[in-house]
Amino acid sequence: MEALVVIDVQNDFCPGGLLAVPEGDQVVPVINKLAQQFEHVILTQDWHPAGHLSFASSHAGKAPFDVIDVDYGKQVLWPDHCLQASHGAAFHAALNIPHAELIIRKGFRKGIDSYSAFFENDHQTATGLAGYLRERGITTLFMAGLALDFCVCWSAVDGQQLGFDVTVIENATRGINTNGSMDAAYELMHGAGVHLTTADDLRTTRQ
Ligand code: VGL
Ligand code: ZN
Repeated sequence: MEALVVIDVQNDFCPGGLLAVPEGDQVVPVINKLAQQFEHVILTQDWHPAGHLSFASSHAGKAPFDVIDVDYGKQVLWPDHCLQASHGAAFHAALNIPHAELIIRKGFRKGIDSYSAFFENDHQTATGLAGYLRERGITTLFMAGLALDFCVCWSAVDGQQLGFDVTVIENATRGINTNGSMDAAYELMHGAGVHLTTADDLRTTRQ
């Protein structure tokens, strides 16, 4: 059984948001159409408390996009974004997937960031998504959303490493691209055996 996993299509990752991904809002119509092809759809939502470790504002003398060392490795620092229950953390108003079955929130622990839908950035603290999918008998995942070089990539790589068959729908994503992060993401996904496709190819093969 398969599911579409829609990563972080939230106001703060769209133009005008606090951590805007260039053209981030352009994924919305593509994803709305894609979602109609899937019986099972899961959404993720970046959901940070004030003073989150990943915010540059939490570290004296640091600026957004600086990289620091934390307990679990390197951490890119971001502008404050996706504050719990804020407008910026809400899904884009045009995202239209009424049949979505689950919303996974992540990044809600103050001291640890969480890009992946499966694990927080220590690669150990589970979100529960793998267990949910396994209990439901879902083995094949298609992924879309924001941002390709962070949350989509890390979710895809973790999913593949956990034994799911993961395909990223490239034109249903957009990237941030900081410090070579797009190239690094493609390398990571390639190395993990993540498949890539486009919404059009998917439509053709599923007809
Ligand atoms: C994301 C940076 C920080 C993402 C979330 O959704 O890709 N990126 N928090
Ligand atoms: Zn975040």
